Amino acid sequence: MYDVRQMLKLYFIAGTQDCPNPTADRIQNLLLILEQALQAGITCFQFRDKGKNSLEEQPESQKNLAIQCRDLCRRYQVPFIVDDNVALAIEIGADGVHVGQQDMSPIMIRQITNQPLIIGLSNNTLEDLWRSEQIIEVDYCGVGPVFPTNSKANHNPSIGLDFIKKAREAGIRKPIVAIGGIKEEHIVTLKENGADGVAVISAISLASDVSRAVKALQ
Ligand code: TZP
Ligand code: MG
Repeated sequence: MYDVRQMLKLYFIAGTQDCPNPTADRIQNLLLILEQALQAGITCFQFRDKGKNSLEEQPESQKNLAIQCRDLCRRYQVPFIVDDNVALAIEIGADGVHVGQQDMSPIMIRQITNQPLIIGLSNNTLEDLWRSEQIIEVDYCGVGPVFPTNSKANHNPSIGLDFIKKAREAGIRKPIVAIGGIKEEHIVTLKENGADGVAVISAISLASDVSRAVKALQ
């Protein structure tokens, strides 16, 4: 349905925890930011609602919000991916699911559902990437964090701008989306180094002008 390399070009990730707002509530703020980002041309959205200030402890509200995000993405024909929560992704008919090395394995995900989910897997080392390269169930590799970031608690060591170049030189062929602390000025280098696209949270969710931020990142 969706072309994976194409959808990785400008991949927006967010949950309520990423969308503080002194006046509107976080849920409405996330929906507003998402709609502005969709209008401005993001190529993928990942619902990643977790940790402090998220709806993690209110699964019904979280599911309702995920459904609203899914519907917004559908309206703009942009793939809707769910982070971690494979059961939620299946239940609400997401286009894909993104998992970490410690989450349900891509092989297991394919075993438990017939839905044609796009499966993304996070990678932090060349060893991770070599393993991902051999797993046919993995449709794309998240690679990062490129830089340290406040958007993810307890993240892995940062890998720097040149890591993806080394991975490509070493023979990694799968679609790659770079993630972690990425700003407008890093994008050309990351793409030259072999990334198919970039995934960002704060560069969009905390932008004073979402539309302008998305256009600059393009
Ligand atoms: N995984 C690795 S870094 C990261 C995730 C989810 C957070 C990226 O957020 P930001 O604000 O774009 O640095
Ligand atoms: Mg995870």
